[in-house]
Amino acid sequence: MREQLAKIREEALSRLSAVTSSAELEELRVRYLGKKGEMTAILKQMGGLPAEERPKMGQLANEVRAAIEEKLSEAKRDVEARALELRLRAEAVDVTVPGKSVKVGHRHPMYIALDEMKEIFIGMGFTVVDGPEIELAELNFDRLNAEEGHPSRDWSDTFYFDREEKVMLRSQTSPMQVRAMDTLPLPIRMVAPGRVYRKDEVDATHSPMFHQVEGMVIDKGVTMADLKGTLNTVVKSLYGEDTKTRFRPHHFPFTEPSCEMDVQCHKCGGAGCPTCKGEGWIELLGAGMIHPHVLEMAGIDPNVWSGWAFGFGLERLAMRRFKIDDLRLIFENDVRFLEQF
Ligand code: 2U9
Repeated sequence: MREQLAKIREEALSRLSAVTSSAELEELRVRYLGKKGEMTAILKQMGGLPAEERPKMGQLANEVRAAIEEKLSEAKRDVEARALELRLRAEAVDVTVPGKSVKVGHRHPMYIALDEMKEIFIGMGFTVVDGPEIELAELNFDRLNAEEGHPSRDWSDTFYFDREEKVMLRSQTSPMQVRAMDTLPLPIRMVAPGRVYRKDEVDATHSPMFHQVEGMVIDKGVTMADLKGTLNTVVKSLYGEDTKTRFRPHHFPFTEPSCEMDVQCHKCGGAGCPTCKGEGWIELLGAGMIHPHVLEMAGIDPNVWSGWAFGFGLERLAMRRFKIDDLRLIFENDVRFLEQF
């Protein structure tokens, strides 16, 4: 039995020294120390020994068991340390690899122009409002003095959703002023920027979708002088204090009287050049005093209240501001183009 124990000890210790995985380790533990293992088998034979031999053999068997147990935990530590080492090596991060640069975008040039415009109007006490692009023809046309038969209502100019021509993609942001008159308390100072739709072929100056900024003031005693004063203030904050403007008579169904506002060409100072097409003046926007009938249709008494309104195309403003010569560039969103602003 002494030899058997010595052999078990030698064999177990040498095998445990060569262990590389925890599965192997478990296999050896079961083989030597398990219920059906070699050490248990030895202990079972103890009963057959002479009484004086038993304590010595018992002590020896305990020593062998203790040696195997110690070696087992040592091997377990080694296996775990090796596994950790391998994992750390596999998951190592090379902190010297350069990081990926994050590209920061910026506002589209048209929205730069719009934000500037909003700031100016907000500074003068105007409210910025937003509204539906799918609109009732009643609000887009009827309530703006463009009744049945008006040329702008023609199906060849307007995107209607139905045969009855009652629902459409708005062709102007003016229905927002109608909604404002119907819902906001007087007096009103508001601007309505947004998309509008007309059946135009795409070219360097036309698009079936473009943006307008319209605005309106309704109060007691408002006159054409307020219109001119306010719009001159806006234009001066956009183009500088020395900017000269002029107002020409025009016609819109929703305003009476109506006008267009020109700004003196900043390039030639009015002498005439390619920028202003030899005119000396550049057309900026349309405006006018709100037609008394338009006020009446909204239940506002034109004998008590009066107002003025204006409208301009946002793309045209941005194109002039950033010297962009083709409208299509505004919509194509080519990053090489947009990066320049
Ligand atoms: C209400 C009353 C009056 C809005 C106005 C214009 C003049 C105008 C166009 C110019 C070119 C826009 O980009 S464009 O197509 N607009 O000239 N718009 S006054 O007048 C209103 C609107 C609503 C209730």
